[in-house]
Amino acid sequence: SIQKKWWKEAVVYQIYPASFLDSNGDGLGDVPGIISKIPYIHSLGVDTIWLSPIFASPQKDMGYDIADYRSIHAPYGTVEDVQKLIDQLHAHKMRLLMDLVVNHTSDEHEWFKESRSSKENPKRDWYFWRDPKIDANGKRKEPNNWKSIFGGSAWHFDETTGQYYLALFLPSQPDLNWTSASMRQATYDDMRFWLDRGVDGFRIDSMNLMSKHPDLPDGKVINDEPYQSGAEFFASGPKMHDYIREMRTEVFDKYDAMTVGELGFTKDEQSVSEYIASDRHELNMLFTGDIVDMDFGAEAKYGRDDFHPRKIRKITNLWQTAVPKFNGWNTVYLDNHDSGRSISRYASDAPEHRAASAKLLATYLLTLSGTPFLLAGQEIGMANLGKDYGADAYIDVEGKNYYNAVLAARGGDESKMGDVLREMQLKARDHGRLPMQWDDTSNAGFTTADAKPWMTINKDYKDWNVASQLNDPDSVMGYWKKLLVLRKTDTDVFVYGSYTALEESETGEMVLGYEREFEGKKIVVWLNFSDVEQVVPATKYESMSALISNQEVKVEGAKLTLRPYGAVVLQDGLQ
Ligand code: TEU
Repeated sequence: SIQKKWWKEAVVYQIYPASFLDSNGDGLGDVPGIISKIPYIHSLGVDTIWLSPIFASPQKDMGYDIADYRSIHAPYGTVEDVQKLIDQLHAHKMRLLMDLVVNHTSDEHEWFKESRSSKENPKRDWYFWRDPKIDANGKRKEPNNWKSIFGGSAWHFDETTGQYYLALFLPSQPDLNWTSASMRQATYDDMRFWLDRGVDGFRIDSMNLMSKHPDLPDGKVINDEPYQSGAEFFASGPKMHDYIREMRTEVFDKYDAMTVGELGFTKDEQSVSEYIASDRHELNMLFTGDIVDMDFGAEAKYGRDDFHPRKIRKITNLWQTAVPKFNGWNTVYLDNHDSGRSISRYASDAPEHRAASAKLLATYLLTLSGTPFLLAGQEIGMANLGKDYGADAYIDVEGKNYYNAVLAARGGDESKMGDVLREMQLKARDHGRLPMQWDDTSNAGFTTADAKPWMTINKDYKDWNVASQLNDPDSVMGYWKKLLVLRKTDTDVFVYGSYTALEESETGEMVLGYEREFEGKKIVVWLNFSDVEQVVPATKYESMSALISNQEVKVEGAKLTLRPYGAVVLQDGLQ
């Protein structure tokens, strides 16, 4: 039987601090803005906030490049503001997760400044420094062929000491060397700094990149490009689990802290189980990237691969079935700040389907086993920027780097960039970072009317905003609230119930269906991931009644008709 834990019953609301609410008219969201909205967030029925990084940072990667983990990026506020946030959340019986970015730091972090200053510096080995290789022409060359996740080589030459340092993301995000015990201890001190102030846990960024193969070997060559992924040598390396166990005993266990690890590049069941199987005592749960990558190309994010409901069926069935087998726990999520909004990619943001789609995805998130994470704005059906926005609407470094690389390869001809723009319109990280749409006043109530928001505000805000849905039980927000009440009321079946997939032969290829059950209480869920009506057999469920749905529910002749993007939940034994 499953052990009950607070973090299994939690529902987490991710806030991207720059984009939530600007309290002082500088066009950038801030901590006081978040504090002022605690009653709103609480009223939704979620109980935990995950805050993307708010620490001192030159903001080359929107705060995922931290210069000092113990102070706050001044435009966001102060440590005192964060203390107030923590205290007020706790007063509402809510919790706070912070982003722990310790695979790398900013190059402006004191540690890196010291490390780069000389080969003899005690912090030299806190980062990866290697001598150049020499190519056939006697020219300096990178120590290996690894490609940065944001493009180009992952190695950068530093004149001061004539060596290269490793940076898997931006050149200004040097990778920390976790083999250094003193570096690890300093990092644990930083974690305790926040846990001592009452933070309830961490989302651990790029977690499985912390252990690399000790020899840093060349990545497998799969094309004629100068740099190759190399992920097989920098993801889930040999010491990964030692580091996690050390973090647990040194830090997390002392605070009952919740941990959710971001796991890139590692997707197979066996490796995943090693992080979250309960008998290993490592992490509480993970983000495996597969659910946000369903329309990524095989080799590149912006390659084309259409979403098909079969993909969500496969991934959902895989983890819903695998995780209980090793007695673990996991997250359920569809959105974060690193991609386009799921409504625009996996369902539909067309006006006639948008509300139904938002409710369909909410039903998915809140009826599965695992801790649900939603991204602020999801509760009102916020969507991607539309097709009429040009390349200049996108300002995030990942998408821009990609766009500019392709543009250069195409001779700088903007008229040849249609295909790339189309992919960016679906997947660019900017969409997950759009300013929150609070009301229909200018700047969507995100900042003052005369301020210049730090990034594009989606012009659909006049129709899609918090104010217009707040008191409407039939709105997307109203639906989220109802579902959240159900999940909190019938925790046993919603959170701890078993999962049984309905086969594709029972539902058709466009519909995802499953049952959840706990000691005679049962729900059955059908989700139509298509824009046409679907009919599913319901003979087995004739005695059950509707619990929640985004459409009218009628079981006729033992058949159930699902509207386009229809979601139906039937119940038995829930009162
Ligand atoms: O992302 C880790 C990661 O692997 C990214 O490459 C992600 O897959 C990509 O952004 C998808 O487009 C984390 C953070 O979530 C991201 O915002 C940071 O930029 C990155 O780490 C570096 O800290």
